[in-house]
Amino acid sequence: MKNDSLFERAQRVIPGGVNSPVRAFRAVGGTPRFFERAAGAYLWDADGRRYIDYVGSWGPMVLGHTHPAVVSAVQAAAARALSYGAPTAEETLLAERLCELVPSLERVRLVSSGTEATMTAIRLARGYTSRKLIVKFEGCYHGHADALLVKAGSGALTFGHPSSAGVPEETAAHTVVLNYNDAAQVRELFSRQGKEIAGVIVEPVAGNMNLVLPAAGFLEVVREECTRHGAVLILDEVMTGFRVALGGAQARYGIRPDLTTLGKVIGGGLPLGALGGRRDIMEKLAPLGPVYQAGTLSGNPIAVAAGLATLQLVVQPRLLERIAATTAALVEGLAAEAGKRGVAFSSQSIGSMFGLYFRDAPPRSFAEVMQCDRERFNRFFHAMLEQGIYLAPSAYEAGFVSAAHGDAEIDATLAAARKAFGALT
Ligand code: KE4
Repeated sequence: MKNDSLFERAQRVIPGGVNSPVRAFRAVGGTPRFFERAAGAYLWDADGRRYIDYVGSWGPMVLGHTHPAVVSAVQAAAARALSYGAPTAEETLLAERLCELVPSLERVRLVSSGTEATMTAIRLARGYTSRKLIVKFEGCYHGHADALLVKAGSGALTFGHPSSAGVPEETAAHTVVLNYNDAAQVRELFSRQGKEIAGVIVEPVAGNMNLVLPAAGFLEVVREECTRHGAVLILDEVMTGFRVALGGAQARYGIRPDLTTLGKVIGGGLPLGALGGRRDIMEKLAPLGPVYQAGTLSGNPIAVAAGLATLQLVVQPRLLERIAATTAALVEGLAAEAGKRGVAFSSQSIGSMFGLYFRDAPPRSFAEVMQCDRERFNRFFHAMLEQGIYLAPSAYEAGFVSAAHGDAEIDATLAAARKAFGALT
């Protein structure tokens, strides 16, 4: 297979043959697919095989691949300039749009990735409060900044290095890791060290230890304790933004953070992230304040064009609700197929994100995620891949549906699942 020779060659020059670890299939085994083309809900690999895509570039492709309006916006922008390294009117338009759609955003700074957004949010929380301690939750992944690679999720979890090598213990010492959904533990930590805590960063819906929903009251307790102790609440909506609801998970759960980080969808597939929030905090950022942050390609005109075109379409009435209904049909159908075969399986969705679990019920914590049968997931993954269904190559990732997925794609996926579950029993 051409994928094999491409992977062989890639590994001679790129560590693991990939530019982001989770793509390497090391968790599920086998050869990663090298893709050559994408359109709508579909991908084509180097061997010309077609797949229904449930990764969507890990979230950005909410409209489906190569949406004509986004492609033409990118082409038009590229014909004018590839990069200026200077302000453009379009960056202001995008910032205004984000503030409109996510009311907690009073000021926004555009960056080039989710990692840059969360790294800056952490620095800002520390600069604003003059405190050191950052709180995160086990299994949550916020990109690969040192302070956040402590008991992280996604690839860090997948490959068994949730706390990355290379992060000095002095750095890690300023990151406290709690259990996601454990409100009592949050209260206990704040009662002891509240005045030392610069900020709490949390995925309002966890999508990097597979999908785990916030327990009732969990986010409210985090919000309350941050307010009481003057700590900055950062909602990391890089994945949930414009997936869980138009205004993000914060709109759905009614939590007003002090800072929000965004990425993925807002760039429409191009490198773009953002952080935003309270004016008094954001104005600590250079050039106004003492917290430095910068980027050669921040607000890149082509990425901004893709983001503006994407958001223009995402706000269409009922679009996100329609994708959410498709996603619900998918997970309900999968659970039904597994039930017919007596396979210990569960699934759930929120907006256009979904989780599949080889466990009797959806996990409500990191510990319960660890009880899922990884080996069965890996066999299911390959049985689906062989039938042209591309799921996330890790038991610790959420899946994504786009506006381009319709009944035909769901029916084909359920037909493939019928066989895949059959092969497990
Ligand atoms: P990036 O630096 O990869 O753009 O964003 C980091 C990030 C921050 N916050 C959340 C909630 C995220 O999910 C991510 C990135 N998500 C992973 C998928 N689990 C990206 C895929 C990858 O690492 O290749």
